Amino acid sequence: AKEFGIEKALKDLGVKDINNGTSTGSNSFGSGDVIESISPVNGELIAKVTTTSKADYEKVIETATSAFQTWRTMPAPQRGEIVRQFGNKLRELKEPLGKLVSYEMGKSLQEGYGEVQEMIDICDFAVGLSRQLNGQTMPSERPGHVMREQWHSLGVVGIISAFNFPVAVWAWNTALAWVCGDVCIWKASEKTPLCSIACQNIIAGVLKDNNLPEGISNIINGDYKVGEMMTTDKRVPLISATGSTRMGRIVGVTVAERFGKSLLELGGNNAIIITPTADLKVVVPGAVFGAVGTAGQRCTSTRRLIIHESVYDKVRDAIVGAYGQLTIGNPLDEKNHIGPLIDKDSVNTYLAAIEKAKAEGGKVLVEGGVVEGKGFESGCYVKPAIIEAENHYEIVQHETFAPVLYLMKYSGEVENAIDQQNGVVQGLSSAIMTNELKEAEKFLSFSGSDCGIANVNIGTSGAEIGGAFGGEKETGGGRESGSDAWKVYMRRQTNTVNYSDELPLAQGIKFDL
Ligand code: UN1
Repeated sequence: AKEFGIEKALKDLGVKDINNGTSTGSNSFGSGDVIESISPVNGELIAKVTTTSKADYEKVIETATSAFQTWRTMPAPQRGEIVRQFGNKLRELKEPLGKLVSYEMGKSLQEGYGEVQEMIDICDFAVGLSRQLNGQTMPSERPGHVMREQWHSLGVVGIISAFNFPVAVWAWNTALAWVCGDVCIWKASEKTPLCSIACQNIIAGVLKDNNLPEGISNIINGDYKVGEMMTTDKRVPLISATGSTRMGRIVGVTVAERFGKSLLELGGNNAIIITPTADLKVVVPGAVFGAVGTAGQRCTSTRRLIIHESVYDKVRDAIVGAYGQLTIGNPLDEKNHIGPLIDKDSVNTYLAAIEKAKAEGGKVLVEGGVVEGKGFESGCYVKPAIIEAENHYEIVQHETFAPVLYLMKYSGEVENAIDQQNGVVQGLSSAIMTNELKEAEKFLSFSGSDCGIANVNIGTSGAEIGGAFGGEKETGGGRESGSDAWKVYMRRQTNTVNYSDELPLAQGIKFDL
């Protein structure tokens, strides 16, 4: 860690205690089992973090519930001011936090910084939003009556996030939830606990400087059993969960059973349709970044290219050629394009996917495999693979969280490509590369892409925070981040007020006494 400047980064981030995975603000503790944070960059053990026991969790939820009573009475723009200060701290700490993300998770340094930038951006968005949590008024059908709706804070929001965006996804949720008047408990991925400790440390400082109570921001750590404490807990009215479809199916059912709300942002199986008029200057970087960026570990990563048969050979050769330029290695070294996968389990899943694709009839165009030798001792570095495949293959239908890209053909009209693109169980992100207006509009129409995100002439990954983020079908249906995603963090109340001296009933009903 020293050679990569991680010790210094942790110092700059002011993290004194890297071993406590539970915190209610500045108060850190944790008496559960220990989880190890291991960097996939070099296999080094960075920290041993105590997880959250049931007793610890009780302390957290009580502190959070009590903080909510104070926090919700603060005017929303004042809550926005706290988020503004948090965003400013992130500006100051972008470098060390981005570096920690890169080291603990393994994404490139540029992407680590990019993640912190997403946090800063969502803070700005939330600050503006803190003056715009507007309800509507609507005309009443009755004389002397008014109708309106108000948005009230919800309570304790539980956030479950994945290893691949160890800080930004938390920020999308928490920055909005805070301005909405909620307090948050964050269960980070057990693969990246240190990132959660660092973030909690930053917000704890801001809350302390403003004399705000413990419990507005909380972290808990550990495996799914720790998450279960929240998902089964009636005191947590909303669970926002980002991660695998497998996890989301369990969380969604558990939360629904107690009539809680859930916001699910789950797996994708994202495709780019490449039409005959597609511009290769845009296609190649869009597809390659989409497929190998973050080593294929984004929920928005490009998994499939659906290429018109008339340009198939040209596009295939250009993409295969670009893969030849890619460098794999330490993600903290900015000349490398591709860092490691998160761990060896993930490497095994990747290897098994390639074998399965071959067994189903796939033709390997760019050979995958584990990279060995000096600098690759962690065993987590893999070569990005390209496989010619068909959409119906079982493995193609499945989201493999690794850099495996499937190429397939379509013939005839764009509708045939759209059918293939929609022909999977997931519905997160999608894109079309075309210079034909009609094709683009068809793709975006009601009978076009069935995904939550549909792009024209850009790839499937790298969404801005300003739009609502999420998708349909097995992606879970939730929306995080921009647009009006904030509404899920609040409860809606419809008010009807009578300022007349009569009591007319709605629907013209007569009830004479
Ligand atoms: C995720 O992988 O869970 O659009 C989120 C993107 C990023 C977010 C990905 N802004 O690729």
